[in-house]
Amino acid sequence: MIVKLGPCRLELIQGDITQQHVDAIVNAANAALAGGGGVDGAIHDAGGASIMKETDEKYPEGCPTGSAVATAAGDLPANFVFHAVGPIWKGGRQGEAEQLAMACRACLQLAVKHNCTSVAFPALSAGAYGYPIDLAAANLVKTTMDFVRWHQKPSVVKFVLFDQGAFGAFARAVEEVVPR
Ligand code: AR6
Repeated sequence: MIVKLGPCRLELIQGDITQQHVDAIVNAANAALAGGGGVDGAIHDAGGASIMKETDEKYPEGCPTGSAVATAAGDLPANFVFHAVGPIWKGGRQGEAEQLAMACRACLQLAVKHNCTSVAFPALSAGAYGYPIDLAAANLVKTTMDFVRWHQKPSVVKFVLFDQGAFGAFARAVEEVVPR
């Protein structure tokens, strides 16, 4: 699914984020930048040890929830990995929505800063962190659209969804948020 947003476009793809040929791949990291399962495990497995070495050296304090930091992408078919820390879902009244939007915006800002024309996002927080997929999808799509409308960059934002359920949630979010 492709949506034109002025000079930019938003794409929804079902697949594995580590296979995406883009300028930057967003990792669903934790605040300690300690590695883990899901997207984080797949990125470190496919990208190689240099990524963790760089996060350990450059960001020994980790990365607070709602923010993101950049490294090179090792063996991945990208130039950068943006390690974003989404919130752990605690029922929705603990600032989770704003933290998720902040993590998303932080990655889009890093994309602009590093002149990335294309960036691939996973469904941040919607796996191990338990954020309901429909709410995560609506939040990430709206945050991205608002950013792209304002900045007219990055040229391509892909949401790479692992399964059909996540793809469906993002497709519904796009239908709701994008004016036709
Ligand atoms: N490509 C695309 N999407 C994927 C992939 C993949 N290779 N693998 C999983 N997903 P998660 P979170 C989907 O758990 O909720 C880690 O241990 C998955 O189905 O990766 O932000 C970190 O170290 C789900 O829809 O991220 C943190 O501790 C979505 O990606 C914690 O998990 C996000 O799931 C972060 O949890």
